Amino acid sequence: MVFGQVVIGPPGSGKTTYCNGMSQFLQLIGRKVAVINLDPANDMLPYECAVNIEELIKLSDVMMEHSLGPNGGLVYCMDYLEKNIDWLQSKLKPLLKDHYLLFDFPGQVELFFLHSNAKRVIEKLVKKLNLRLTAVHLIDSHLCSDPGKYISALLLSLSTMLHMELPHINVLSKIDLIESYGKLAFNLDFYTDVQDLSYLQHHLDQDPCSAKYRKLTKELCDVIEDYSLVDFTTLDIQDKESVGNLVKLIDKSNGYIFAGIEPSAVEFSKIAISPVDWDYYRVAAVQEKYMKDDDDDDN
Ligand SMILES: Nc1nc2c(ncn2[C@@H]2O[C@H](COP(=O)(O)OP(=O)(O)OP(=O)(O)O)[C@@H](O)[C@H]2O)c(=O)[nH]1
Ligand SMILES: [Mg+2]
Repeated sequence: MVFGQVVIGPPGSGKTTYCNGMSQFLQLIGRKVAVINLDPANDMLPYECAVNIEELIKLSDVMMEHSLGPNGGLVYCMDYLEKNIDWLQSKLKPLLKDHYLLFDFPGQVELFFLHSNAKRVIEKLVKKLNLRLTAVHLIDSHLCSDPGKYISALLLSLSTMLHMELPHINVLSKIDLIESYGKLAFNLDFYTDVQDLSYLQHHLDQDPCSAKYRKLTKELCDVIEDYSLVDFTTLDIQDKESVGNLVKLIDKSNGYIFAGIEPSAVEFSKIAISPVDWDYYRVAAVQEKYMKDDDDDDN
């Protein structure tokens, strides 16, 4: 059985940074990790990827050949990937023996609640390669600073969960920056627990512009509460405790902790007891130095 994560979320929510930080962290606690880049628009990868969609199809070629913009081009690329799923399977096969997989996807959210290609790619991999994957859905925490944007983030999270049909964890990313967007109207727990959205409606009613949408806002909040599926965990990718807590949640959701109790117990004790010697920016700085040295060698 092979475990892994499907990393999705709106543009700029931190997916690529997450794959980089998460892979470094997991390697330090003893897992063999392979990062699979399925975003054809990712031209500057901070991590070393085991499989890169660019070997199959390039966004720039698609845009030129079919006169498409970047969004249409990405839909085309996902469609092409689905039709060439054998290519991806053959690339993944050598990794299945002992690797933990991290899939870095594009940020076009419509790929994950409107179109079905990306979902079908994942479904086929899960079935044919017997994968146990969790969807990690990143939402930039700055959306909490505006009640309207926060409701949109809740709706997006809900529709993505329903569409993807995978074990799913919603994450408020870049939580280290949350205070820089001004004081939140409520405590952070309010935004992570999604327990009583009537407070949010009341808050929106204070604003004359939003008051005229009162009924619509109420209906949307009712839909979210009726499903009672959405909540969030928080993440600062630079903070090892924050990353460690998320790893524990993901491992529970996809069954990793039940697969081999011994290795996972050792890993968890590493997270819990010993200060894992992990520092996102130190790792990033070392990589930057290597890249610079490579460039110097090329010149
Ligand atoms: N402060 C802070 N910055 C972060 C964090 N995670 C990501 N970032 C920054 O957010 C920006 C966007 O990050 P990316 O990882 O490129 O986001 P993405 O979701 O992959 O973006 P697309 O692939 O374009 O959709 C970068 O400048 C990152 O350095 C975080 O936890 N804290
Ligand atoms: Mg990215």
